Amino acid sequence: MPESKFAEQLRFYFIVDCEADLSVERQVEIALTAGATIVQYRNKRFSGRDFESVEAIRRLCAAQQVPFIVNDDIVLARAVGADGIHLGQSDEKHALARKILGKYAIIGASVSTVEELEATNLTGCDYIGTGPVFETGTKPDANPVIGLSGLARVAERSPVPVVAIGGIAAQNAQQCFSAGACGISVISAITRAKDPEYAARELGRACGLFPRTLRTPWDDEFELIAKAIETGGSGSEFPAIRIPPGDDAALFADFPNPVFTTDTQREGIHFRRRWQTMEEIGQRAVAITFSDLAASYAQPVGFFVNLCLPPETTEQDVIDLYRGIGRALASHGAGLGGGNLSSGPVLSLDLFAAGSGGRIFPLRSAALPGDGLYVTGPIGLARCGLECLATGDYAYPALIERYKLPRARFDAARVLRDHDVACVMDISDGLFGDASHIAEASGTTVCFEPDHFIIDWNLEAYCDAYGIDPAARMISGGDDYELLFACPPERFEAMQSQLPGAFRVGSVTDRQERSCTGAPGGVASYRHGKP
Ligand code: TZP
Ligand code: MG
Repeated sequence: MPESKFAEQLRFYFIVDCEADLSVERQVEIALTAGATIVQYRNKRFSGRDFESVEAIRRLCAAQQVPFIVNDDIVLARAVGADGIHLGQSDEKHALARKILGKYAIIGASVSTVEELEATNLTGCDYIGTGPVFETGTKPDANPVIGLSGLARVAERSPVPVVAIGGIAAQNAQQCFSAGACGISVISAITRAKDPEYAARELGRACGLFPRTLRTPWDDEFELIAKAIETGGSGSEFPAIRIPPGDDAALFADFPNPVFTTDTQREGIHFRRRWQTMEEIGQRAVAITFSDLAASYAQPVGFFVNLCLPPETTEQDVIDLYRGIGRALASHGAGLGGGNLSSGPVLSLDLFAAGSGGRIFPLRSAALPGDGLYVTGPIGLARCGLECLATGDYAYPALIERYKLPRARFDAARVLRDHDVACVMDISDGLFGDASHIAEASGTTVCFEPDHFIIDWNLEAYCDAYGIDPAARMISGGDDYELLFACPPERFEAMQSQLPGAFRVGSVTDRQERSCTGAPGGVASYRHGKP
């Protein structure tokens, strides 16, 4: 990039403030809206928990084609895919940063005075940050104030563009440019302002920049909705949906015992895009929403989805997502009834499904003392699959598949319904959590019987390798979407041949002190998306 073009990118250099009340994502949105030309993530107390917000900021910047710089931490810069790094005086890591981040990375260094400038090897350095030009409360260990004259001296001698920093706001920005700075760097003038949007706008204006409208992931919402619906299946081929999406609402044909359910899937909590394709996310969203219909003995009829899309989402992403939704709906003979799109900070899906219920509606409260507690198939696998994705261990594809693409057990539900099983639910929160729901609702206690558990061999292999007790994992792992049901043992025996893979996990007794007993020590409820 020609130097002058690069210097333009330094004009309005916003640095996040992790100590401010405003979230760093919001700070970046405000700065970008005001025209910020470059953004730096600076967090002296960074921990792994912050990684997702760093990723979110990188995405916000990428959508506006604004370079994203990480302060100090080369490994973090590399991990998040930052466009560059800013290193302090004492760091002397420029060569290492170049090696790790590659030849196109932007590398900046802090240089306060002419003496420092002369003592610093700026080979491979693209710009310097110079200051504090004015008093600042933001960096307690800052060097003495250098003033506009100090800035001018450094700017005059620097072989690379200079960004002024320290105590800069809209009122003194122009003075910094006049002193030779290519850009101004600000923290508190925005993050601690009474009205951050206003302060950022004024700074943008002082830099001679225009505010920008943050780009949405699509150019034309209606066109995208039309394309998405076309990909997802218009619903018109499904007799239950008489007027499919396209009008203000969908008109459904009369269908018996309408059952409705809803679910939410949020990136970072329920799924992660780096682990799953958009198509898989769409397919999974349908499966887990329909799983609640299966657990209610309802046959799926219609599906609705409201999407919230972060700025970097492409039209192709949306279409791929709908392709996954369409594929899953078609496999269940259900259609898309409608939905909506909006932009937002993270990808999330609000899901709604309509189904036609059977002659009985199973309840969590219908477990009786003396019943056995059963599951329709292997459990604990999805949580192991989630761990595999998190750690990058791809030696257990069946476990990963289970997490990514669970199936709603309509086949098993039909058998249970035909045998009048009155207490059913799907296992999304894990056996421990979901059995507790049954015990609480039915005023009983569930006693786990790990000796009866059938351990899936994929699970066994994984647990062997990682030194995990498979029974504990089966009790605590969620997201398997098998059905959990209670019924008299004779009834289970009568239908067992039609339920290959089903097995007993416990018994239901009169209410005791605790809702669940018999779990191995240390077993806890499942937390979605947390391996
Ligand atoms: N380096 C020199 S001064 C400073 C840094 C990081 C703080 C700038 O913050 P503010 O709030 O814009 O004065
Ligand atoms: Mg459920």
